Amino acid sequence: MQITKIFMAGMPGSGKTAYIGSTWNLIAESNIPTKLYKKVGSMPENYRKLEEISQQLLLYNDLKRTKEDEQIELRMTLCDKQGNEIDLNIPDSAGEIFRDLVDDRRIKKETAVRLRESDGILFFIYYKNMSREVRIPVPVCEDKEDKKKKEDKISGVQNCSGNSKGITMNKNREANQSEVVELLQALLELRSDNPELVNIRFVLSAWDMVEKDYGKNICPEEFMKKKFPLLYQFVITNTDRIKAEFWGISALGGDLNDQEDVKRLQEEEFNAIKVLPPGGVQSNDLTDLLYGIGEGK
Ligand SMILES: Nc1nc2c(ncn2[C@@H]2O[C@H](COP(=O)(O)OP(=O)(O)OP(=O)(O)O)[C@@H](O)[C@H]2O)c(=O)[nH]1
Ligand SMILES: [Mg+2]
Repeated sequence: MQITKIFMAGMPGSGKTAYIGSTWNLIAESNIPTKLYKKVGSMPENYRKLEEISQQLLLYNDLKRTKEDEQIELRMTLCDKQGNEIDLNIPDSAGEIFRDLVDDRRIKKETAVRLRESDGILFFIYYKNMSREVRIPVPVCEDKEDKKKKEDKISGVQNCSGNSKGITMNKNREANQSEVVELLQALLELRSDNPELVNIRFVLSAWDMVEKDYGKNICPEEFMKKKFPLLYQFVITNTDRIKAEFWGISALGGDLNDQEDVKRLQEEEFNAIKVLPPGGVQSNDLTDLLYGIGEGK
């Protein structure tokens, strides 16, 4: 039996849990044809947690952030049309784990081992939760009190809890492009003992939002190039280390905080899901993202 181990990475709020929950619902609840099926009689490990997320999504409630000590794992045996069995092990780690890796070069040993042993990486990016790089403003101070306020702002005192305009964005959901490149570099570094190319599928999540903002004609690679030029440059200049693919995925099909979208989702159900493979045909099959990722290993 072939065992495919997939590592999920992505900064906080990049769409990892939405993908896991929605994939489980698709496999377990829908009549949509998928490339991978649930093997009869096999249930995922950590079923209760997965079911909790899946229920939230079926009720169109937005997801809570995954906690640092919480590991949601989609570990189950799936099979393809030819009857090949694939033992899938996709851990959904909290985005904070990856922020710690970038900020402090800190990672749990077991997470590093999972990364090293994986056959492929799904690297999630949600552009709405990526902030713009900002220059640190030079304050022009009028009086002492003002000066103190501006100094606090620069040191991040006012912004730690997280709003969008600040310079320090530690515990909110936003990450900037340099931090994401840094994360990618750190992951490659952790795998540097392995001379093989690393299969990375860049998942541009919430593709429904991309289409709302940028139109339906843009393809995932073009979007990445336009929106995240630094990250894209890093990827294409490291083809000796990375085998990259760019995917557009709308695991939820719409914005759970937008009443009109929720109404549409209730009508369209699983048909609202969008999967845009690189150069391929759009489908609703979220398992397509997992299919063939470890090929050649
Ligand atoms: N519109 C839309 N929003 C999405 C989609 N997928 C995820 N989101 C939203 O993106 C936000 C983050 O999604 P999560 O799946 O919780 O992200 P995460 O990477 O698990 O975040 P952490 O647990 O904090 O690491 C949530 O508010 C989701 O509703 C999608 O397909 N479409
Ligand atoms: Mg999560």
